[in-house]
Amino acid sequence: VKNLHLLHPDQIELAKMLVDLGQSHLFQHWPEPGVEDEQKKAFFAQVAKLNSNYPGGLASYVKNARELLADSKEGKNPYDGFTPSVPTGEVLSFGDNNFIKFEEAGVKEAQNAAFVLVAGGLGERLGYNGIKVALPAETTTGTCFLQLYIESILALQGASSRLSHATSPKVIPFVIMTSDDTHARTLDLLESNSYFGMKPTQVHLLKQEKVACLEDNDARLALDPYDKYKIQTKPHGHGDVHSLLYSSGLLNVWYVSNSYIASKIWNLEKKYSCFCKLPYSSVLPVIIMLFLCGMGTPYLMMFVSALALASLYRRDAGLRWVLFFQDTNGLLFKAIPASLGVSALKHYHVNSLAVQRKAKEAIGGITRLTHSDGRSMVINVEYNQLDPLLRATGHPDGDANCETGYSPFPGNINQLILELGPYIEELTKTGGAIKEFVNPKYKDASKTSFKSSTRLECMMQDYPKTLPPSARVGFTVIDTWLAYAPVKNNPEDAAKVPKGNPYHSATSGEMAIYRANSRILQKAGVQVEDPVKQVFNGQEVEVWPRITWKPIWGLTFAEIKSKVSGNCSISQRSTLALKGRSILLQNLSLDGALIINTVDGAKVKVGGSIQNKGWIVESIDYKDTSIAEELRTRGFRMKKVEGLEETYNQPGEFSLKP
Ligand code: UGB
Repeated sequence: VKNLHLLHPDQIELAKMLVDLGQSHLFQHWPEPGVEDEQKKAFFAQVAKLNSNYPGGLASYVKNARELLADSKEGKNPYDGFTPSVPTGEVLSFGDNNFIKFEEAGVKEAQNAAFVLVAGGLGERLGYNGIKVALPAETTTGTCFLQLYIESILALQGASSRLSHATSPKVIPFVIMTSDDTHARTLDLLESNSYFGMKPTQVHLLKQEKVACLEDNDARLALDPYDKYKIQTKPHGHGDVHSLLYSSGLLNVWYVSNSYIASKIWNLEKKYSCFCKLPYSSVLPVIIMLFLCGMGTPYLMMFVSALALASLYRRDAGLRWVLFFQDTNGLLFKAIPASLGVSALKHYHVNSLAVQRKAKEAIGGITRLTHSDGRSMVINVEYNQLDPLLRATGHPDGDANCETGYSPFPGNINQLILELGPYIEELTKTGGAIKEFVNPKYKDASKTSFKSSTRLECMMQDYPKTLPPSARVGFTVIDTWLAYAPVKNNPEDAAKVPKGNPYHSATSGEMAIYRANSRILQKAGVQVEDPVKQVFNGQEVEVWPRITWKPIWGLTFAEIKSKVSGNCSISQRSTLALKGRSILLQNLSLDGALIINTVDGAKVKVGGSIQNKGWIVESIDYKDTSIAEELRTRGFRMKKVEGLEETYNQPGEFSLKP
């Protein structure tokens, strides 16, 4: 009270609110006015920020926290009354006709999509000092995750507009959610690399704020142990992305003002999808043909023409999809065209990407939950909750592998595709608030005090929890080798992963890229020699030829296949990096290192036998601090003994033959 005169009227209101919320311990220790007054004002500036950043303010935060902490103390299961079962979804197999069909549909739709990367996490498990998106996805070319993502989006943008013959290609917006831990370094990475070729106006950074920590079951806010004028804060989780997107106003900009008409047309197209599969240019001949066949009643003609015109109109309308993805999965974009195609052709409002999952693997399981009151939803159940839920509902073995050697519950890789219209509709109701949870670490079984402060958290994949039963929530299972190789674990923890379970380390993440590229080329008809097994940083991995390509070289299987012909072969000790759009492999026999750089407009045919000493994957000690951290975390580096590198920086047709 003695210090009140230091505060603005709105800060006095905040002080009163804190007292009403039982939070007076936050300033009980304050000294007389005149001592540390600036710190006192700064304290209220922080309170104001915490209050405005949470939907409903600190009052709601404390209320929600008290409820969730009481439930946690009681041991209440959030899934009480729900019975889990294995849901059904689209299961894709790389390279078959179905997969190719979905990929084609996905590329067409990509120009109607926006991409959102959640990159606010520090990656404590990885223990890397920098931001994770700056880590090289692979060290053959040194391309970092952020560059890979941006180049993939740009390649999709180009392919999609070429397919639709658009005169003015649409620009795919790219949003990055950052936090205080990652914002400055993400911006710096973008600026110092000219946004990796993307227009700066195409990229939007949204910074998430941390939330107040809680020191006890009564949701008393915790003071920072190092600063008594500061409330301790911790990350709120990737679920913040929904409220941030909503409050940014970007969603409505993407959806454009003519959204009502556009969405009506979209619904019509869905209903009469057989007509709308026709290329626009063929609509006129179809009308003439129908007329000549005697079916051309004026009504039918009017109907088909209206659909065609409507489709043309909608092509220029706003966006239709928002794709969310995480920070360190170098394989991700190999799965995006097909899964976006599934969303479009199956009309999913929510589509979660999934892979086969080993029981107890640290990724959530996609589960159908059916409540005794009849409610039902398809949702991610986090790995630490799936096992107890199964045990409590008549599955004594809990989360166990079935006869396939995998858990019957597909593994959530946290890539979500949401249809924009229904998404905006939902966020208008919820403001983007996502169901939260709390995970206190109790000192003992009495559950009365915590080992360290806790906070409320939320996850982006919990978005469907508030959706009405009519929402179309589906999932797409993609081959793990093609779609999922995150970099999350440090070398020590990865080396302790039980045999047969994925390491999810920088070592396995990079090797997975070579494996995926090798297997894709094998499927395209190239003879790629089998891998050898090697141990790096205590992890046994398959070492395939180090094959990489820029996303612009090949985004879909059909595109990659069209660039490979004749009898091509690549030996295990080879390195191949294709950095350009039009590089055609024809009767190439590679045993060594080959790097090709081209500008757009240069078409290069590569063939014949190329042999050299190549690049060697050299083992390194991760404890050797004289080596860069980016390399140490993977336990190997590329020793460039000998290789052929060719650069074509003029448009034209070229042939590379030794
Ligand atoms: N992230 C943020 O942007 N802000 C935050 O506050 C926190 C994180 P983790 P975890 O890989 O497939 C998720 O820590 O615990 C970003 C899913 O919940 O890597 O491994 C962060 O930068 C789980 O269901 O998540 O679990 C990163 O990009 C499973 O799908 C992303 O959020 C698993 O990932 C994920 O953060 C997975």
